[in-house]
Amino acid sequence: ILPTIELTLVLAATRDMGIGLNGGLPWTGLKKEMAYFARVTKRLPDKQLTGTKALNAVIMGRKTWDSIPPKFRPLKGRLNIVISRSVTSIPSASEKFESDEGPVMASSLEQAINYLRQQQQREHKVGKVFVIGGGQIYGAALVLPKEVSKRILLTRVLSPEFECDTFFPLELKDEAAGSEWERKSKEELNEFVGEEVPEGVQVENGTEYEYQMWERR
Ligand code: FOL
Repeated sequence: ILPTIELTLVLAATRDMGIGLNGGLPWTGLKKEMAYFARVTKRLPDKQLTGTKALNAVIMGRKTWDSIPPKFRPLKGRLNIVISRSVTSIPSASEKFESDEGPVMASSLEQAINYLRQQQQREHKVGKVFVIGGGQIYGAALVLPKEVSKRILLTRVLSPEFECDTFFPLELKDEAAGSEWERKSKEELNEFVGEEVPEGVQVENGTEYEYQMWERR
């Protein structure tokens, strides 16, 4: 029986869950927030992986890949998996991984997960697995069983209001009765990301935002 791959969705979104505009992010200049994204997606889990050539994985859609500045991609220190419907085969499990960052192409989120499962069965250690967008890929992740799509690391952009043309396809509301998603405590966020995350409203270049973690009940 194969170990389940747990996905963590990572995103920054406005109050209306806006995540993108014109193929990029709706805002510029959130440097500390982007540094948080980079640290959190790179940092390996504590258990077992030390001393091995392990990497976390970042799964993204082709449009998100295109939106990353060429000098930053593949995102360094992470296995990059890019989903595109025009990809017809995935690399066989025997192809070299060598703690290299990819990108590895896959034609669906399911294929990307299958690839990571094959890597785990071999000696290649895969740490945490993050889904980093965009809207279509988040949507595909959110319809997977809750044992797979477990957690959302949300940076909630509070103000100002930014124009957006792409949205995260789920509302996350603090008080929603019977909602299957619940906001976790600061301690639980710190534990998962492996660092002390600043609490409360952060301000960067006049933009206010807050670091949050949500999990499925
Ligand atoms: N999640 C969060 N919290 N913030 C984001 O900005 C974000 N962005 C995406 C997905 N999840 C997110 C998708 N867009 C880079 C650029 C765009 C992007 C994701 C990553 C990027 O260039 N990242 C570099 C950091 C470069 C730098 O230090 O400025 C990396 O190494 O991660």
